[in-house]
Amino acid sequence: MERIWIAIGSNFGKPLKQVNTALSELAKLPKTRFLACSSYYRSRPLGLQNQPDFLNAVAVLDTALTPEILLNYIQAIELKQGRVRKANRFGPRTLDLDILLFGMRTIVTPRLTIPHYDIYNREFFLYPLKELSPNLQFPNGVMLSYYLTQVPYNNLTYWNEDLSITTHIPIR
Ligand code: A4P
Ligand code: MG
Repeated sequence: MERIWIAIGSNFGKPLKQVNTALSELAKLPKTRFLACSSYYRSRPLGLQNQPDFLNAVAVLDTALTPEILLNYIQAIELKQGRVRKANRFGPRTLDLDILLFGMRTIVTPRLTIPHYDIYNREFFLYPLKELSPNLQFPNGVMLSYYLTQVPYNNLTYWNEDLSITTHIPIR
């Protein structure tokens, strides 16, 4: 078994429902043990600004699947939940599942880049990771805590369905 971290993002078609459903699907993966999910976060859209905020979270699991087979499964979950791969990569999406880390492996193939190509720069990956694995060290040898000091906070808050309520997260 290897420990893996999967990022979950949604900003379209009832994000809370999308993410809850995705988690129950991840919990059913074969040869895999679901360990935990982070809090749900509300993040400002990266890329196209004229779109809703995202619900972002990270799940941690142990798996005996290979990276490619895991990717097949998570893409099937995305498709089942109505994901349409649009021309604009940074536009709204019902569900995006990205493999952030697969153990301490570094993988570069036509279908997979692991660690996720932008893991070091996105507050909505780093803060949930910190919640799950505060002492995490990346395959490049650098500590998660280092990147947390480098990346702007960018108004990340906890997700709340009621937009009039804002729950701030403790900074770093
Ligand atoms: N692929 C390569 N590496 C991986 C990996 N580690 N995990 C390939 C999963 N897939 C990986 O992905 C395109 C191809 O990437 C896949 O076929 C797979 O073989 P996709 O899910 O079809 O397309 P995408 O989601 O549009 O691309 P990607 O790279 O996930 O998009 P980004 O760059 O992550 O941007 N703003 C906020 N606040 N929160 C967000 O979650 N997400 C995006 C998506 C933009 N802005 C955002 C957020
Ligand atoms: Mg993706």
